[in-house]
Amino acid sequence: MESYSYLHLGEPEDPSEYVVCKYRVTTDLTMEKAAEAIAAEQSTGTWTGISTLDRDIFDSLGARVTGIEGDMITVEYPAEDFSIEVGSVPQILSVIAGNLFGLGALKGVRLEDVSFPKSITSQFKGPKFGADGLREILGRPEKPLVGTIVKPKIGLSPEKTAEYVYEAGSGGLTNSKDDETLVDQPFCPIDERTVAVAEALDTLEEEGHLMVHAINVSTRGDRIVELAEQVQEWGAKQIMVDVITCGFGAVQALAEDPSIKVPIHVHRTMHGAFTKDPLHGIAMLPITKLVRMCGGDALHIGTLGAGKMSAGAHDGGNLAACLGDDVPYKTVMPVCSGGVHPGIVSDITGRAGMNVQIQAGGGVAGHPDGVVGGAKAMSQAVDAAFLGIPAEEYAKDHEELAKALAMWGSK
Ligand code: RUB
Repeated sequence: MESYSYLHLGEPEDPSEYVVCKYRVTTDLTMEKAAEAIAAEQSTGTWTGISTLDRDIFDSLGARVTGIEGDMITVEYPAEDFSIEVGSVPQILSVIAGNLFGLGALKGVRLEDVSFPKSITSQFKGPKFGADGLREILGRPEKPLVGTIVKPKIGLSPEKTAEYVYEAGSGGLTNSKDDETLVDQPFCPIDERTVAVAEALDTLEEEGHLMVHAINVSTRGDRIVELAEQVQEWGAKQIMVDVITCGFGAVQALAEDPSIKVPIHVHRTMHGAFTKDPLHGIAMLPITKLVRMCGGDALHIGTLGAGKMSAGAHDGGNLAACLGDDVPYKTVMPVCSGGVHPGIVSDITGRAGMNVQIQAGGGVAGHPDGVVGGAKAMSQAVDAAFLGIPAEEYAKDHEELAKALAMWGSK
């Protein structure tokens, strides 16, 4: 039986014809053997030679290992290995992030990055609104968007949720949203919540303040577009979807359905199951790239180390993947969230810049002056960061910010 080598070390990468993946590998094998095992399993091979593989199939569809540097390998998959069906993330993921994770010969393998040739990016439409579209809706061209997550995560009635949103807007916040575990529970039915929140937002608008609230429509795949259509009819101006639990196809279905006319806020709950281990799993970067391809308008990228959730060494790349101009799509609004309070706002803008949405749940609802006070303190912290004034300085004549800094400190 003819044997085939997947090693093409030294040959140049070809991002115009191949999907190029970077994997971090931990193994007792040589890196060459480990890399070949991945390339074979994910394209034309398996654990043994097979009589049904011929030279034509191998030459046109076999993956190529083009780089090994330390524990990082580069594997290129020919564009022909992927569906010609319009933009299929499930099939893409089964190639670049499928069986390889279970290979017994590898102690760990982590997909760190991926880039796609034009034949694949052209199958996707990207965001309908994106970062600029969100800014336009809110009439806020330059300052960071500043928002809240209604807290507690679960428990408030529709009326109490609307009251929270109204108070947050009165304090100057531009965004609010449902938390990831709230969808349609008996204590807060989604129809009643959407209507009550829409009324609160209308009142704010009449008072001269523009604000949007993302209603969480995360549900089973065959119902999500219908639920999004319903919440739009009930008055939602933004929807939220949990991309990992619902799937990339859910984001894509919402973004590409012509009946959905509002921006999509993408939460990433559960991502830590595969992003947290530095030696195994999938980094946030490929997830961010796929969310942008599928049409998310805003995406959680973490606080780059400032807040309550763990941050990876490469999280800065997620920001670039949201905002970069190397793909043919609108930009995605990066959302910095998780343990945010006014005292770390300037730390966040220092790491992420001004084209971000900064949002705080506990950092608003935990303020000693309640939600209005918390919202004012967050707005003041963002104003200070935007103006380049240290928060402590700005707090001298901004009472709510002073109280927040006294309570939570500052970085
Ligand atoms: C925010 C919160 C969000 C996290 C998710 O609440 O819990 O769900 O932002 O994490 P709080 P990430 O402001 O009280 O911490 O944004 O990293 O995906």
